[in-house]
Amino acid sequence: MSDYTNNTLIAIRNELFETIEHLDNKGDILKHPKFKQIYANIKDLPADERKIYGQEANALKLELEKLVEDSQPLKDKLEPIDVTAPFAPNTPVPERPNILRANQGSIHPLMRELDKIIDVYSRLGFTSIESREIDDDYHMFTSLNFPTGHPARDDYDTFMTTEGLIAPAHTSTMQNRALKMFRSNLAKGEPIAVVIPGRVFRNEDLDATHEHTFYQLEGIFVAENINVGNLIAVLQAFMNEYFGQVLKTKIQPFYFPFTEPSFEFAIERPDALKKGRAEADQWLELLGCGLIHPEVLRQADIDSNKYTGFAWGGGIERLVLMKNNIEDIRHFESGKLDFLRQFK
Ligand code: FA5
Repeated sequence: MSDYTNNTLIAIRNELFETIEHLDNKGDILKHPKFKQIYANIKDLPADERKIYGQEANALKLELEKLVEDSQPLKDKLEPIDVTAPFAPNTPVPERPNILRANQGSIHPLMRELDKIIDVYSRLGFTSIESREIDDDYHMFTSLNFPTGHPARDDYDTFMTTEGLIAPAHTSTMQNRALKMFRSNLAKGEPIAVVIPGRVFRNEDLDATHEHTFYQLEGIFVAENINVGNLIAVLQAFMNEYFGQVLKTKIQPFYFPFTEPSFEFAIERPDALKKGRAEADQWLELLGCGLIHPEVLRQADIDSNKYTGFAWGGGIERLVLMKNNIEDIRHFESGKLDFLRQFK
């Protein structure tokens, strides 16, 4: 390179270095008047100097670019983040892989039916709370008017831990808790209306309608001037709605220490489940019920002179058996996939 060329480049280079800190980005280097001058000079150079001049000019450009880059604050060097939606908001969301609908499982038919049962009662005005799977002597017996040593205790033969805790034999163990939980409704002129599903355990001889572990649904209604007619009306309304048809029902006297009077409520088996059964066996007991005994209300500090109520407790499995023409309760816990898949 001739001295002229070399000196020109060095002069421009020095000048550029002094002004470089005022440049905001690399692109400005090419727009700088001095740099434009460097490129403009090329055409005036002798042919043999152009190549080396061009290389020097490019090396200078890279050097200057690096300087500009290094003088930028860190935030300017970071890649910008795209905060816009990664897809057009109105395009359909792509379908997820089909793992959840694979043939691997489903909601158990009992739980599926329980949802429907709770839904019907909720439309009839009942709140629902959960039962529990371990309880004590007070809630299993004393709060329900079973005096100590009373023979009626033997009807509920269940399991007890060495600490005296009891696997509940019926969901009635929740009556005292539910009455206390909602008794403030009464002072406001509102009824206590609650249903309580739960799992119960009995020392039982198994057959087509008896399991050792099964589900019950307890129902409680308390207000002023309640009578047996109100009880039957609620049960009948539930049955018609749940079965989607008017079924033949039968109510007959029974004995429970915690209701007075007490009844058993049965429905006529559907035709498919009647076959080969004697006349007396055409009915299936679905639940026990009655007007709540005054002692049960007193145990929950509710004025039994002012308020009356009814309660019932029924087997969930038996309802589902009748609705779906299932001939044996033991299918539910059998784990037989052929049986369970029918309810998908
Ligand atoms: C009771 O358990 C009372 N607690 C019901 C009750 C509640 C009466 C509130 C009054 C007021 P029972 O033992 O009859 O009653 O059982 C009630 C229902 O549970 C039966 O009608 C039946 O549907 C179901 N059930 C009883 N034993 C079994 C069993 N081993 N397997 C399946 N379902 C059963």
